[in-house]
Amino acid sequence: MASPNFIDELKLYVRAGHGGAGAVHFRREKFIDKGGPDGGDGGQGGDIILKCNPQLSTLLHLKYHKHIRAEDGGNGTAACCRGANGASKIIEVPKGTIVTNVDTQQTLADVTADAQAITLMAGGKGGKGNVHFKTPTHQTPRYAQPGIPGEEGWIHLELKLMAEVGLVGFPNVGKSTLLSTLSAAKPKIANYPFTTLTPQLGVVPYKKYNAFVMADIPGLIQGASQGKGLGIQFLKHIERNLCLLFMIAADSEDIYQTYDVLQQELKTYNPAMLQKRRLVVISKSDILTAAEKDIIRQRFSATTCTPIFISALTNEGLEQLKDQIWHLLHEH
Ligand SMILES: Nc1nc2c(ncn2[C@@H]2O[C@H](COP(=O)(O)OP(=O)(O)OP(=O)(O)O)[C@@H](O)[C@H]2O)c(=O)[nH]1
Ligand SMILES: [Mg+2]
Repeated sequence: MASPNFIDELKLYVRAGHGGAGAVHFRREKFIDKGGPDGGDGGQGGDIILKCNPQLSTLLHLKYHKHIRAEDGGNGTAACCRGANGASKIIEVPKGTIVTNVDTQQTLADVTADAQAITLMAGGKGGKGNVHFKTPTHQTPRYAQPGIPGEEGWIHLELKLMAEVGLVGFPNVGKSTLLSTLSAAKPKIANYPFTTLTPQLGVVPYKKYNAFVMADIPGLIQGASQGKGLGIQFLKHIERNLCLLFMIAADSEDIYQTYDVLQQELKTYNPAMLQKRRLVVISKSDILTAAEKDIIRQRFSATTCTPIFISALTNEGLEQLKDQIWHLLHEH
């Protein structure tokens, strides 16, 4: 069903590097009698670091790398030489990725900022070499510390896309058309339901220097929250949107009932979805007469929402829509 190129959930086994062992060694040189201990320390194991890459929008690149290991620290050597530190491993993830520890269910990271880097698993410390253990009464210590093992475990990565505005609506109402009109995104548009199979993001420029991110998800149908259609798989991608745009096509059988169904589906999925700021948009308004628009306005007058009539064909209402979205995003 959904595109295999969009992965928004997977499990990885990650292992930070072990610390290197400290060395047991004694200085041996010609003409130097009983040179004393000179075993060096082990190096530090590499960390597993999670880093945000804002260019990414899926976890696909990690699908075939189930086990990720950072380098172990090198062992200490003679002449008090310290082992090399192990190289850390950086896992790049898209903005909006949430990482949990599979065993403890503890959230390890929530990547919400562009330049965020988090140490998921710390590398082990290197052990001390025998040079540290000589004392006035014990001048030939024949032991050194082993390195400490690095942290390891299964982690669960889940992507919940971060957009300011989410588009919700039945299939074929013109969600992708709107995204492609307002932003540089090029989603597939066609006159049949479920054209969009994976969430799409677009940056909508506003006035001269402003912009906001809009997310287009596959269309919802009645029963989506129970798993019908593609609905539930993608509802999580609008969970973190600041505001929702309920899009209803002007050619829908009953516009108000459609609005009700959309609200019900979101509520069943997660009641908090209805707490979000929202706009109601009637798409394909080019097919409506002024009288028909008045009737629709009247039906919505019982709610707190005044519908905005838009058309991607005639550009009707698009500027007003952007103004309202901007206002909604910045009203608090
Ligand atoms: N007349 C008219 N047709 C439109 C308008 N916007 C979109 N359409 C048409 O509606 C059809 C569906 O458009 P899409 O943008 O693919 O709809 P969608 O909501 O993304 O559909 P799914 O991805 O299947 O959920 C296309 O044939 C568009 O040309 C509009 O403003 N006016
Ligand atoms: Mg679409």
